[in-house]
Amino acid sequence: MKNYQDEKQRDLLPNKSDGTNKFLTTDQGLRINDDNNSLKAGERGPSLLEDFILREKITHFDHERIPERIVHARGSGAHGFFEVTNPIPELTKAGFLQEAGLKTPVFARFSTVAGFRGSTDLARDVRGFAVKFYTQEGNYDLVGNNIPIFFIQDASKFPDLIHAVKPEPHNEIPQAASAHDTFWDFISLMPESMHMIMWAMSDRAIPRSYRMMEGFGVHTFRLINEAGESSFVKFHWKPKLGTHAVVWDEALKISGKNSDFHRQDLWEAIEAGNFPEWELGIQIIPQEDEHKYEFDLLDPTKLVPEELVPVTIIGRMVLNKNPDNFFAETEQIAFHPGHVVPGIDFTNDPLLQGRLFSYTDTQLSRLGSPNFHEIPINRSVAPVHNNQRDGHMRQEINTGRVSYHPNSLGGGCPFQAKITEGGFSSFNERVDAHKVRERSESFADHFGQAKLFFNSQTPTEKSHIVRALRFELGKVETTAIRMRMLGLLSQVDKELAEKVAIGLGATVPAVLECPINHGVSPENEMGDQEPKTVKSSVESSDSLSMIKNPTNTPTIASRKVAIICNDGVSETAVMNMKKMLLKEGAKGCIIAPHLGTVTTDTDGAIPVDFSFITTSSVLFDALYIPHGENLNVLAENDDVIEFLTDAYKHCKVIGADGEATSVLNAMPFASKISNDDAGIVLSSDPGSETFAQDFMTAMANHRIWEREENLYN
Ligand code: HDD
Repeated sequence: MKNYQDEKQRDLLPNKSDGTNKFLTTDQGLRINDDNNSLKAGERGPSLLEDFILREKITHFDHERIPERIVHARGSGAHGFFEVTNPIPELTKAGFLQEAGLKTPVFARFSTVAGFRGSTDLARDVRGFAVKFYTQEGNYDLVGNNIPIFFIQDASKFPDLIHAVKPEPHNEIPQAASAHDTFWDFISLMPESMHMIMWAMSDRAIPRSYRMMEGFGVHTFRLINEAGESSFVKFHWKPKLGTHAVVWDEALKISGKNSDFHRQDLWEAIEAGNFPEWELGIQIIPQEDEHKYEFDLLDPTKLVPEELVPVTIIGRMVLNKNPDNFFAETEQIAFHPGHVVPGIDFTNDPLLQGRLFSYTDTQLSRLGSPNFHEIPINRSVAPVHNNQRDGHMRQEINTGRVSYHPNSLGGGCPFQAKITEGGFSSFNERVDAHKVRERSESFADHFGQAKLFFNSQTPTEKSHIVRALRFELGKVETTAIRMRMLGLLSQVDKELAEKVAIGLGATVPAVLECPINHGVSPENEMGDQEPKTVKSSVESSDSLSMIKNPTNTPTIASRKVAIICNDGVSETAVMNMKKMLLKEGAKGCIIAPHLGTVTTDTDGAIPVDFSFITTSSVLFDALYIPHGENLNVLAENDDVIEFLTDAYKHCKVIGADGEATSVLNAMPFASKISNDDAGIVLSSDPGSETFAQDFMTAMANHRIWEREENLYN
């Protein structure tokens, strides 16, 4: 099979333009002589309608915006490749999964769900994780999220869910936030969302970076092999850098300091050559095991615990090229779970079935034409021949007189492909049933896996969930909604509900008050399908926790350290730390009271990256104060106090050597620092490599979560 070496293939596509050394022209190619003045009757006179150049320019400008995505409007993407490491021909005939080393170009787009296109990256929200594989058999889209399950079981509730979470319609407030009445009103009446709520209230919803998120295909899909045999499959992306989050207070502050935080992080990592990488894993469930588990594989509110079905790694994805143009690529890319290739097929998951309708429909409204597949970023590298014709903005010039099948005038072309020639044919599933609007009894467990998720969390993670719920429900104004939520939470975990209740100044209701039950038809209202709890056969799963997550191996690669300096700083200390960080793939940035340079103790000058006013502790992973002169000035500087206090509060590693420890001792939190705090790295041997090494070792574990016991207890 031919190897499509990443982006080169796609660079051959037409429509790339770069204006360097070219004349300015109109859209018709006419060279423009004056782009600064409109055509007027006299230099102080009225503008003339005749000015076709002005009219063309302004008309184009007036139409520059297209409707943003109704969900996942805010996002960021990159090009790269997918490489097979462990081919699976026994499971699927998909060409791009057949040979070790085979590379397929991809474009990945990460997103938040609820916010508008200009909203903050750090909202508490699910993250979209969508990958388009440009395979030789056509485009394959894996359109997933960073959470392996979903809020609802049936696509018919999706518009309701999104209406509830979006800004409230009367005043369009709040932006990119679930902490408001309509969202929790809906959730409090939808017990099936409780598993997802546990994830959304966990730190999964505030990732440190797109590069540090897992991704999931969510639904159970099918793999089909050459013999036409089907296996059920769940897709997993496992990040090379581990799965990490920020803390909520930090997220709120980042939103103010740099609302492009994730976007910029992805862009800068790729520009710096720190190419983000994920392994693609699959969980395979043989066809005959369809009914083996205590949950239904078709229910998108359930995951398959890795303890029951381990994840097998089959390949890796590397993102190695930023888009040339955000609008042309990231904004215009059109994903669709229905873009599949032979060897990959759907199940009857009712959420997936609804999605199969929605995505083409949304592209029609967003991109404005059924020809959206002709936009360069959406074009298949496999040749496209069919009898679809015309429509807005058609690019293809179809030659000949035949646009129908069957035909004889065109020699019968284009002709259908036999299955052996790569023709797609759907899995031959037998369906023999009554037409009903009902939900399967096997979907009725709404709490079993919510409990599994909660029980799998470390005490730190549990306390983050409690605090998130106190925040979210604390913003809800309607008491009855809060009370219904406390009732539902008590079904997941009594202690969780009680802790949240303390924050709300309420008590957990004794009776579950949740009148809506979607499993029944109207004739049978409040019938036999009460939401129930099926005990999970797995009690706790490390892969569900971010802190215990098996994807995490200690590393500081691509992390950022703030080096707080003032004139008189030790040059050796700064340069040593910067050098050591660089060796491990991390970056030290000089932060000082002013831009320009700081003079060093040896009369050298070190360029300053940021002044206190242009940055903030929340934009860094760790903080270092080198020794030097003028430390007392730093200790009294309000900006430094804020920098250090935030770093301490957000459980970051703080290093100080020599007399620089005096700055730490002057901080308001100094009395709280525990002797066992592994994140306070001090040295009496200023600027030594051992000190830098100790600092980096502490940093490699992301955060010092134990510190929170000091902070919040
Ligand atoms: Fe969706 C976009 C993921 C349920 C309807 N969805 C969209 C994107 C992602 C997902 C990652 C952004 C793609 C991009 O970057 O352009 N959606 C999911 C997942 C779901 C899910 C993982 C549940 C498992 N979605 C879902 C349902 C429906 C939709 C049930 C409708 C019935 N989703 C859409 C959409 C979007 C979309 C309205 C908006 C923009 C777009 O499609 O291209 O059609």
